[in-house]
Amino acid sequence: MQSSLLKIRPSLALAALALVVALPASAQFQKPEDAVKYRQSAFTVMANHFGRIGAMANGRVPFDAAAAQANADIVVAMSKLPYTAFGEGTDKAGNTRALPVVWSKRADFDAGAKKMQDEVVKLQAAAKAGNRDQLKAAFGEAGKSCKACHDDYRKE
Ligand code: ASC
Repeated sequence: MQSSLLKIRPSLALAALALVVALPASAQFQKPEDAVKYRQSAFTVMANHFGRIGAMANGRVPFDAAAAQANADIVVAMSKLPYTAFGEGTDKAGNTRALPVVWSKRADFDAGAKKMQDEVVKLQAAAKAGNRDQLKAAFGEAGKSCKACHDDYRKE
């Protein structure tokens, strides 16, 4: 179907491609609610896999180095996603719990995001090292970096 479109209407296909490629990062969501859903989804997946590491770190489930690594890889990947979705006009969209201070103190918010991203990279390194005590310590630090933003930038 794509190839037949290219054959019949190459100019249309190119125009559509140009439109997609030309969209700035802030406009990659059709509606503000879509941006809210996107960032919440990334946080949800991140929290799920972070929690699986926590269960191992805290001895609720047996330590499994390969699983810890796989989960940490997902946490690191997810940690990069939410922040392009905090664009202008997404402060009151959907069912967001983000507080206005996200936008009024954006540099601080971004610094908190960077801190969390750095901590989960350390968590990933600890998971690779395959040592539960190290994982537990890194999990604690990463958790603090999550909580810091929740305390200041999230409702409730
Ligand atoms: C989690 C999770 C968070 C953080 C935070 C740490 O497991 O879902 O949002 O840890 O609660 O305090």
